[in-house]
Amino acid sequence: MGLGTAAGGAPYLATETRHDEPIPTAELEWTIRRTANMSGSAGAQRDSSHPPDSVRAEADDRAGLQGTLDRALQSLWMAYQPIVRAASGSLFGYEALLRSDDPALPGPGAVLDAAERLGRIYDVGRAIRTKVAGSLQGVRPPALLFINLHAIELNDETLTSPSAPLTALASRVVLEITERASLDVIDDVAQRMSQLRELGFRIAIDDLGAGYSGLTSFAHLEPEFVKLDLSLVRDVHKNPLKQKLVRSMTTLCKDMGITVVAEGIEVVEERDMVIELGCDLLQGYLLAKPGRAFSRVRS
Ligand code: G
Ligand code: MN
Repeated sequence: MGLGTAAGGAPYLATETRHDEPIPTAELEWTIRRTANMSGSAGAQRDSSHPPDSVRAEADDRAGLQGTLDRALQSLWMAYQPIVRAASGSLFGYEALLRSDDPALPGPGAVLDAAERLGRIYDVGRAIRTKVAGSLQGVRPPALLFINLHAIELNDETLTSPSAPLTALASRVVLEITERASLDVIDDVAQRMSQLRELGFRIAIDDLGAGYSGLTSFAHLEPEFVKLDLSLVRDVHKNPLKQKLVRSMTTLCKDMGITVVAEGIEVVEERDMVIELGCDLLQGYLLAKPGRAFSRVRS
């Protein structure tokens, strides 16, 4: 992988507690009860000067998790999985995938869950972008790098900041926004999209077919790429309904000038079927597993 970037040294890796952190439920409930008790009966005030054990336990837990997440952020690394052209099998780009070997937060799901609980998704995204920027020299142009973005990160100002590590490299980067999350959390989607595009970033809708937003994300994001979720790809050669869905997506996307990526291809039959159904780009264990290095693609 060759990622020598010291995560702790990067200016975007602020690890201090954020001001907009959600307050843990038990703490909040206790504070409300305590405030209410101030004007309540003497009996109700009896135990209000100290938080109960459950509140202290949750606060300790949270402090511990902060430290654990800080440690995981220092040691996280990125795996890279090739994306290839359906027509020729040649390399089109790589998807960067978060990896964590920290025993307390093993795997990307654990890191993201902890970050969500602590209101620190921005810290994780910034760490990822710093890592990816440091490794982009290993990707020979015109190959592109696809990076997953949590929808909430569209609100992060550093995503478009001129001094952010990825900004100068934006034309080599595709930002994947998952269809699983709602875009309602974004203050002004259209304005953020145009800022990103001005810098040269391209946009992909990720996991299409797995979420709830349907096709509204097409209108909001106007993506250059659509990535079909692996649930649509799995056994597609055996399932006429999946074939119809994939065919209608590729027809629609062709009409709109959008490139379609089929994700999670594991067997030859799935690969051959998605090619027949009009997918432009292919990704999955059959082609290449994610790895530390920018691996070559089997022909
Ligand atoms: O949500 P997103 O599409 O970014 O998730 C990609 C995930 O899918 C990664 O964790 C990656 O390791 C995994 N992945 C990549 N190729 C395959 C595959 O062929 N099969 C399965 N089951 N998972 C895959
Ligand atoms: Mn993805």
